[in-house]
Amino acid sequence: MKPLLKALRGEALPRPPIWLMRQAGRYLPEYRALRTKAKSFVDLALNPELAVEVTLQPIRRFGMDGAILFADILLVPHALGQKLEFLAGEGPQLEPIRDAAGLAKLSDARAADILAPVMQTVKGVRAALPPEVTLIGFAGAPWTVATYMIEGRGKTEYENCRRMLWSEPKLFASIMDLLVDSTAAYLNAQAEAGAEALKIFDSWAGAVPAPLFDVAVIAPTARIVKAVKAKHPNIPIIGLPRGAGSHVARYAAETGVDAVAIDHMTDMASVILPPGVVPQGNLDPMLLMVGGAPMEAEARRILASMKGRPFIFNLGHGVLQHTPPEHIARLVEVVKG
Ligand code: 1CP
Repeated sequence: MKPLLKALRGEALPRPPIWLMRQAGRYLPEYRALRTKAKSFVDLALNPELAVEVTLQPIRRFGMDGAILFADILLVPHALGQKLEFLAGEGPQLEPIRDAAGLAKLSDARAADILAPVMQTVKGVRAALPPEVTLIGFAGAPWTVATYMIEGRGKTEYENCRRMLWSEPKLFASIMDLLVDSTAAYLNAQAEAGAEALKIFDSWAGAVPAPLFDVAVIAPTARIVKAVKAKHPNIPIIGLPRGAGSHVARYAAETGVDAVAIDHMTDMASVILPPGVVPQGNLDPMLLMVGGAPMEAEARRILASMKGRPFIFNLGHGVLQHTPPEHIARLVEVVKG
């Protein structure tokens, strides 16, 4: 069995498998060169030939144990009919949904067709990957995707989302229902196309008010995990409840995920996960910018603190845009020993 899949099944390996969140993308010169071939970011993500190539770029260069499908969490709102654009330097822009009339414009009727190219990418990557490398499919968690749908952009204080959570729970629940169903279908389609593990990114879980963490994060994630496991009982699922702090153990126990990505604000060795749930993490992505002795010392500290336990080496969040690729090469060397 592939090393990353062994670790996801709870096996402690002589050295942990390694892959990095956002390991494909703008910090790589070969990505920037390929990016100019597509009209827009959405066109790139929905072009199987180019998306296969982008997925493979970091594997070829660095030899990670996992390849993450090249796509984006915002393809789901795009497939539901919400207008989406990526503006250079500004990130995603969507036509915000703030009321029932806005939500009524969305529909999952065409979602599978619009997302079909992603399944071609999954098949293409599986056919091209070295035999020991695991293909990870992914989607955004409903809360994190909803923050973009409701605010209309990233990098916000989530004011419209939090207002809706408290003041219009029924409208919020309808958005969650649509996202739970469409995300579960999207992940099931990826598993059918050949994804060997799945990840659910709740990057902005830390913005949820504590009393609503169940409603916004745990319950919708648990529903997706259940719907995926009903069709694909053996596919491992990794959850990233980024910034969830004191909720991490309950997230691990109640969502049904097989592994939990731990952010770099958390002391990974002291997080208590239920038996069988595997931790993944948690180097500060800034250390990949810094490189050298501070990066190596921290990577070695993490390795030592997790020694003998099932564990997957990763960052606490995604690779930063201006990361020097040679620092990643060195990190992979240090972890592989
Ligand atoms: O200009 C460009 O070329 C676009 C940059 C880019 C890339 C390379 C975006 C726009 N998305 C991606 C790919 C991507 N996004 C991947 C596959 C590549 C890989 O991981 O190696 C994945 C898994 C994602 C997931 C994603 N998109 C997340 C969750 C992970 C995380 O980093 O927290 C989130 C929050 C997004 C939204 C998004 N898409 C793109 C940007 C710039 C953003 C973030 C905007 C913000 O800061 O709010």
